[in-house]
Amino acid sequence: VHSYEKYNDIDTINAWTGSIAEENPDLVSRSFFTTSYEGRPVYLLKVGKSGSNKKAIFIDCGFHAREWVTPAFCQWFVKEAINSYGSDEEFTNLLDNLDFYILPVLNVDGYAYSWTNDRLWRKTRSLNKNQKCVGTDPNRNFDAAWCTGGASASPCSTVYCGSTPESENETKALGDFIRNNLSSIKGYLTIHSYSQMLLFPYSYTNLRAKDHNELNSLAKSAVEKLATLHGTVYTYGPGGKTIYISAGGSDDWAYDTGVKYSYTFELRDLGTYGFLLPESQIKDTCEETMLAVKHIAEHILNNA
Ligand code: 0X9
Ligand code: ZN
Ligand code: ZN
Repeated sequence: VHSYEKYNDIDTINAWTGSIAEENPDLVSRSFFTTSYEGRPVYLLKVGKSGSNKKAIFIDCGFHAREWVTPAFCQWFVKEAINSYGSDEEFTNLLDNLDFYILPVLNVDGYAYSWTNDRLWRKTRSLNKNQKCVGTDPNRNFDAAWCTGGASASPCSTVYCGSTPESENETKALGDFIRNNLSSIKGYLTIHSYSQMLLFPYSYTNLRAKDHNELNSLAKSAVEKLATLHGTVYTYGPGGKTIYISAGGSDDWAYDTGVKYSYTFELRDLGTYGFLLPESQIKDTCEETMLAVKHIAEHILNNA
């Protein structure tokens, strides 16, 4: 049975996407995003009050299979949107004026595998030609200095870049969706864990992004906001200098494709539990992250 304060398996999350849309037709709609390598459906939720010419923010979770708190966050976001509409002034305003595309689990096959076979699995589950090792790192698979620093051309590596950019069904579908909706999508937020960081381009180079100053000051105010709830400290900055150089990430790709407000969140914790964050921390993690996400959304609404 589905719970916002527990980790839900892929079938439970997929069923939840159907029921949450069915129960809230004026705020949530579900569309079919793609079919995964192993044949699972990947669903996309659109959250917002219907209107014309709305700006949109795309938020994905579950890129990396083992980062279980991230699908939990995407589910939490949708719940909060529904519960806040009409009662919370800030969130109501955001939902009246923005659409949020929420992709609860991008890497559905990897996520399923992390439940059944290997809790620490990271990559997709696509077979590599003439190779014994399985899977591609979806966050090394985008056409942004693809397969250079911090990525590997070896299929056995956990950061394998894949055979070509967007070689995976799931990353190709994400690329297509953003390309096809570039005129409305003003923000791209990709949710990962762990290390309590808010990262922005670039990760493939240490050169500054054109919008460095604005992205940096927005990151600073977003992590300050996040910390007000439970005192959780985030570091922030361009990915290459803040976490490590790594090419082929979706954030850098989205930014270079024209989505200025492109951020990677690395949620709790700092390593005590790491990917195995206890369910008892889901609520506080999601609550504090909501503050940062809403803060960024406000900025996008007012500036994009
Ligand atoms: O290495 C990653 O993909 C992310 N860290 S994680 O521990 N969740 O795997 C960081 C991504 C930062 N952005 C880019 N590398 N583009
Ligand atoms: Zn990750
Ligand atoms: Zn709390």
